[in-house]
Amino acid sequence: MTQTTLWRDAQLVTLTPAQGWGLVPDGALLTEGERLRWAGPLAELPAEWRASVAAEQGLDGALVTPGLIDCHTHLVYGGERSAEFELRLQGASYEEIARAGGGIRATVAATRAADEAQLARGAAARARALMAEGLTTLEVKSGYGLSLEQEAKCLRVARGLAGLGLSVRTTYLGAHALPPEFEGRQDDYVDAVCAWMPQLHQDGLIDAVDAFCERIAFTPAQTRRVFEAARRLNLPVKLHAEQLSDQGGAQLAAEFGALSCDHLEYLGEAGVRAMAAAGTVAVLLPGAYYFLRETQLPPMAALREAGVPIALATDHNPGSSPGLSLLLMLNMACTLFRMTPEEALRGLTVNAARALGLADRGRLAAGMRADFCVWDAAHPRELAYYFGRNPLRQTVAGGLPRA
Ligand code: DI6
Ligand code: FE
Repeated sequence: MTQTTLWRDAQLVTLTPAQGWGLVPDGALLTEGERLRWAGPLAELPAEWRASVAAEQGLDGALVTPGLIDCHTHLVYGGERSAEFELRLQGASYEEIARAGGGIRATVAATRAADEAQLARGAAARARALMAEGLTTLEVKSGYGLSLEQEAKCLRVARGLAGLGLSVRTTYLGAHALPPEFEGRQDDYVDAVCAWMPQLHQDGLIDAVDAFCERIAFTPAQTRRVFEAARRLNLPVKLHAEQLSDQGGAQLAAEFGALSCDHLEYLGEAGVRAMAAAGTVAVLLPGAYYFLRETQLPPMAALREAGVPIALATDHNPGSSPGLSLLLMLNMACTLFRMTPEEALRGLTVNAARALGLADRGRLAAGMRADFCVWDAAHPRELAYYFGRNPLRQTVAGGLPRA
């Protein structure tokens, strides 16, 4: 029989209503194995379930939220790009550096040079930093290998992070940049990206497919070919869309029923409407907005008005967002994008789950995964209010308390 544990004396932030925090004072959670069997006011816990409890944990009135989900990262890579940061501070733009062969391609060279153990050490250290602030589900993209073997290497490393006690989802981003051996042959490279996909899928290495649709990366027509290859394998798609310019990527992604479009600073009205109609999540990335000193804001009012679900993520990568703090993303989403603290927390929980196609997490309700965080806070808005302070007391992932 699976062990049941009663977590009581908690203030639950269930996020189960469509709006509002879904606060439950004097709340309790009943976990059974890796699932939540029940969540609600302790006084309403059915008596027969109370009798089945094998262990009890008191939480002293602490705040309990769903476990945090980082739905967009590039966590596996070699090297770092602090010298490029200095160049940008002296006036060079992200695009100029990319066009001059730096940027993503510099990281590709460092990633190819690293072996799997080295990549795994770097990625695990970064994942642990995210876990220190309550991460329970992590998405990791490839896109710094750019050959079949190198992409497979990075995806294996990403999947291996599950050993840290995390749920991991991996996304194939072969169409991230053009590798040097394909210089001048962009369409041939897109063919190769599509040709590698069945093998990676067969090896169980990918949950979704992404592309970077941008002036400095791939055109909408090339992106479409990548999405068609994904569709043939029944793999869901996502897109780095309208980060530096409006390419109409969001409409294209919506046409393929994309799980999410990410970045979106330059998203226009037509893109918003297409995403709303397709149920595509808008993943906003305040870390990249901040670090690239972007000034074009994502169209918050239009997204809200159209009812597009909004998620947040770190976009952790060495070029445009080297940060490793989910709590800082909550704060930045509020200060930079004028999101409410509640929208921001939904962005790292229920809407982030949706951006990954996961319906079994992101809220505290019966049947969900038993992924939750215990915080030293009196109200959930405090999570977005402080920055540089970590009030996390404990994380439970898949029913298991983390040491
Ligand atoms: N957009 C980004 O911001 C990251 N990738 C992408 O498509 C940046 C990746 C990098 O600079 O290494
Ligand atoms: Fe990204």
